[in-house]
Amino acid sequence: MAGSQRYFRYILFAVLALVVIFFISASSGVGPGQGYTQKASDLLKGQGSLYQGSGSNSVPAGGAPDAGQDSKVGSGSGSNGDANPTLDSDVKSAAAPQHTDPSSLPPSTNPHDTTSPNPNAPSLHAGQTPPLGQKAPGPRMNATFVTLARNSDVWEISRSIRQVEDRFNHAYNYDWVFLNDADFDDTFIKVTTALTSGKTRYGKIASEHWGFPSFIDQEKARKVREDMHERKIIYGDSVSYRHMCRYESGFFFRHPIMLEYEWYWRVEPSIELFCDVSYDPFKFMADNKKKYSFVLSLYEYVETIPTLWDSVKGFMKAHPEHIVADNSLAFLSDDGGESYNHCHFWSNFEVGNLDWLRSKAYVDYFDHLDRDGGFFYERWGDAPVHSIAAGLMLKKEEIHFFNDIAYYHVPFTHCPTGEQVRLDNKCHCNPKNNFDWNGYSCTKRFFEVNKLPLPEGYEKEQ
Ligand SMILES: Nc1nc2c(ncn2[C@@H]2O[C@H](COP(=O)(O)OP(=O)(O)O)[C@@H](O)[C@H]2O)c(=O)[nH]1
Ligand SMILES: *[C@@H]1O[C@H](CO)[C@@H](O)[C@H](O)[C@H]1NC(C)=O
Ligand SMILES: [Mg+2]
Repeated sequence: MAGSQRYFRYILFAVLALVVIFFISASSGVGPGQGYTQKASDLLKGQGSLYQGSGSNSVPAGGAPDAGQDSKVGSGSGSNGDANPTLDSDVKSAAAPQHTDPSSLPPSTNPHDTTSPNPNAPSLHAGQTPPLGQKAPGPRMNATFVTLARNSDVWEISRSIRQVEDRFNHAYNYDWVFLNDADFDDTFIKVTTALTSGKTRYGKIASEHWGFPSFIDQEKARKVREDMHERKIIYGDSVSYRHMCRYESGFFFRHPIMLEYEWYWRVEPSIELFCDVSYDPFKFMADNKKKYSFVLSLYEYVETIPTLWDSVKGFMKAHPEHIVADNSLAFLSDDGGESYNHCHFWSNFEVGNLDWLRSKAYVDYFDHLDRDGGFFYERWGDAPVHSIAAGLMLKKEEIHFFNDIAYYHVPFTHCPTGEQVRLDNKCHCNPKNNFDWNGYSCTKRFFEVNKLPLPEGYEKEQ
């Protein structure tokens, strides 16, 4: 009896010791220089719950999911596009599901007559999202959602689609374009078609848009990846991540399917939308002459873009005609353009104008950057590339900050500032998680550069 009790105590001690070791290693893993601490986002990941959204996939201390994903991406499909020389041939269209004709639905009751415990708020305005199953009145824009994804992303993109549909698109039924460097499989097509209320379209990326350009020195690029791997730079050793960043920087808007649209809304796997979007953001952009928009901004991890600004300066010199007078240079630089302050709009969310991206100005800009090789000799991200373009080649007032679109992509949350906005739009984000007024965000700078008054309630929510 006593023997087995002692035995039990040993086991208990062993388990406790393991737990203690686990916690020590988990917390030291995010110390500077030890883990994935290379960009502001990674620094903040280590700070645990403060910057977690409500997502079930919130990053635990140490950023383990990224590390795992990184190695998966790294060993991935970098140059497999060459296997299929047919360009974008494999464009599939799935039939749009049948929709109930709104006129066949029972007449909607006046919200003010209802005894429902959840009547529409007194501040109800005309743009309130119609109930599920009913379509928003008015015109539709020439617009689509666009998602770059792998087949393995199917369940994570499904979560994103479900939220975008529930919060907005069920009432608007915009198309959804899916792009991939490989063929989409039946599961991906079936599941995403079932979840979307608009037409879904599936495009394969041309091999010359997803691979090394001929002028890239493969050996030099390989050494860079080895070096970045040693330095534990996130995605530093990944070939496919670089192809992805280059594709999002220079090609997605030129895909044959995308040529059919004027506006896009980019959606990534595993994002969340916390509020109803009770009006059409595409129409808002068009009506207000906006070309590019964002919900989150932050400082880029310097190690991934050491010479990006040099390349940008080269472009400005070669193409002064593309630099717009009333631009947002002050958002990007603190010294009149001498150096980059690393501020960028986080491009995993974007609502933007495709014709602008297809303009000579933007394409000249992309070609110039591409020639300098930093997509492969460094690890330039599409976020700073898009942001710098918007900052220099759009007028200040053509860039829009959507305070009312509440958004999460690991590890940051944009929860709208201002209680009334959150109540009106039925938001379920915790305002404490809002990143906008955090020191690592560049959003306050955006307001300053544009001489915009800070949103109401800002002081209380810092
Ligand atoms: N088809 C394809 N899509 C990719 C690949 N790598 C990343 N993506 C997509 O590109 C976007 C950005 O990738 P993600 O892993 O979310 O990068 P992060 O947000 O920077 O951590 C997502 O929409 C991914 O689904 C790839 O190798 N092939
Ligand atoms: C939508 O926009 C594209 C790109 O600007 C254009 O080619 C196309 O004709 C437009 N379609 C409609 C229906 O207006
Ligand atoms: Mg992502």
